[in-house]
Amino acid sequence: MENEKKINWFPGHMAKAMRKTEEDVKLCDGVIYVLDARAPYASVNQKLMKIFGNKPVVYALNKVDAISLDAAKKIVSDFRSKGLNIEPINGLLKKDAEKLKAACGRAVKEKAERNKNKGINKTFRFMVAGIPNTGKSTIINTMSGKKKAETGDKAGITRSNKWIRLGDIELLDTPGTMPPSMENQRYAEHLAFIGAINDDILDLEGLTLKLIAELKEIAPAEFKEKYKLDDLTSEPLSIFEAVCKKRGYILKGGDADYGRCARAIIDDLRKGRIGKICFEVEA
Ligand SMILES: Nc1nc2c(ncn2[C@@H]2O[C@H](COP(=O)(O)OP(=O)(O)OP(=O)(O)O)[C@@H](O)[C@H]2O)c(=O)[nH]1
Ligand SMILES: [Mg+2]
Repeated sequence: MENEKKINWFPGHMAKAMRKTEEDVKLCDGVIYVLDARAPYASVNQKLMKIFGNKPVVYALNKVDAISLDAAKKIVSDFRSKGLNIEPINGLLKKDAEKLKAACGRAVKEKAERNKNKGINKTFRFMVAGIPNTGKSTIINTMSGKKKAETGDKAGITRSNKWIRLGDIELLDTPGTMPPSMENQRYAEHLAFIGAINDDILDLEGLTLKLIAELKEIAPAEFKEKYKLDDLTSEPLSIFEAVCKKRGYILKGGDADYGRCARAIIDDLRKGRIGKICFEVEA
């Protein structure tokens, strides 16, 4: 487990994608901004928000199936109390994708009416943006009923902007982008937990210690139950060692295999096997 290193992920392809976003947003009538419900506040990339200017933004609180109903209600009411337009959705469900599409229609309603009065029949264009791995391409596929965009369970699947026509609306799939610098390291950790940051740049053992410390606080019952732990009073490192032993992640000499165990715990979290975990019910 290395010394603390700041989590920052802004490779060249992301800088390029952001420049392309800046150009292409001019062609769009609005933005669907996809948040991961497990870390909705960390999902807001302020750099992207600036780029959107005053285009209407519809927030999709995606992967809502991965958090509790209570947490979802709290987040939605917080966003709405700030005057923001948000729809909680499971991006894999057609009915939820339709709900999001209807919200987009409402966001450009006045413009549509003006067009109608002028006799213009225009297709509305929405950019689908967000940080990596939040489900942007999945939502587009669900809306279209076809696999038009590539998807995958790791960050950085979509590599370039792609227009997808869905009848009366056109969507622009974009590569996920991180803020150029992560000032808030607590948020950066949350994004690392949920798989929005490329694992190759992360110290997964150090990250697992942080995750254990966090789960002790926010989901002690689920965490204890999942790994059959007797109690959670000890330090994260002792708990980590206990999980290694329970799971049989032991090296030849008898030491705990923290590396393998870290991957297993993080995988359990991401696949929802620890429970419905939301790292940010509040900002
Ligand atoms: N549980 C759950 N999983 C989802 C949901 N939406 C998407 N996923 C999964 O999340 C993963 C990422 O989906 P993508 O659509 O590739 O995400 P993306 O935002 O396009 O990712 P990048 O192109 O890498 O930025 C995939 O494994 C999806 O199956 C959802 O609402 N709930
Ligand atoms: Mg994608």
